[in-house]
Amino acid sequence: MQKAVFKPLDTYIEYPLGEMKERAVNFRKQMQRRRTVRHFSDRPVPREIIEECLLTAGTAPNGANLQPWQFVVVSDPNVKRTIRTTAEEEEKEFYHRRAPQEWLEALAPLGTDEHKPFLETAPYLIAIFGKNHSELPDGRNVKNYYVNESVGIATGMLITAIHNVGLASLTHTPSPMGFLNEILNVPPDSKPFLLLVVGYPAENAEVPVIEKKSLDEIAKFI
Ligand code: IYR
Repeated sequence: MQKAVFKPLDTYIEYPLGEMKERAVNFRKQMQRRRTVRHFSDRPVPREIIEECLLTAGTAPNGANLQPWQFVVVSDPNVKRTIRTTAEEEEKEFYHRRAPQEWLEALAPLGTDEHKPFLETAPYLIAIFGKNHSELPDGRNVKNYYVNESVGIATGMLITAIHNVGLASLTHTPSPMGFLNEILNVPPDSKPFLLLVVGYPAENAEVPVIEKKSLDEIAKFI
């Protein structure tokens, strides 16, 4: 059994209360400008930027620090085309057969349909997988814990990092997503979590007019 080793918390920075308030407001305003975008430009994005954002995602808190995520970054046009074709087949089934009326009604304000041209236009598709097991450095195969929670937190941090550098993203969840394992050659122990579409927004990009809930609606202090 590996023993815990401790060191001083030397990365922590405390801000004076005034600065704390200013930072809270500024960051909230910056994040309120984030919109999920469905119209992407094909303008290239340097790979280095994506690498930095992935490293940010990799700092996420997670179960037993087993870091149960795997990101597959797709820029190859042939692979993007295959993903688009397959995702559109699944989505056609979803929109025309599988989706219950209630779900279609919930989606109506977003104006989505089975057509996913952005899967080919955007420079990057990041397929995010949750790994049920980890291979340790000593070769042992161990179970991962809180995989969905961990991967969800890392994905949120990735979306935040991408917004922070001035790029747009779209959380795309074709259902079912199992085809991503086959196309991307990822073993079945890893479950697809979502497909993040990343790039510059198209010049004429539009977003649906929707509202976020107020603080009172999402939180209570007791
Ligand atoms: N996966 C479909 C439907 C969809 C579902 C939810 I929940 C959304 O927030 C948006 C879309 C699609 O991508 O079109």
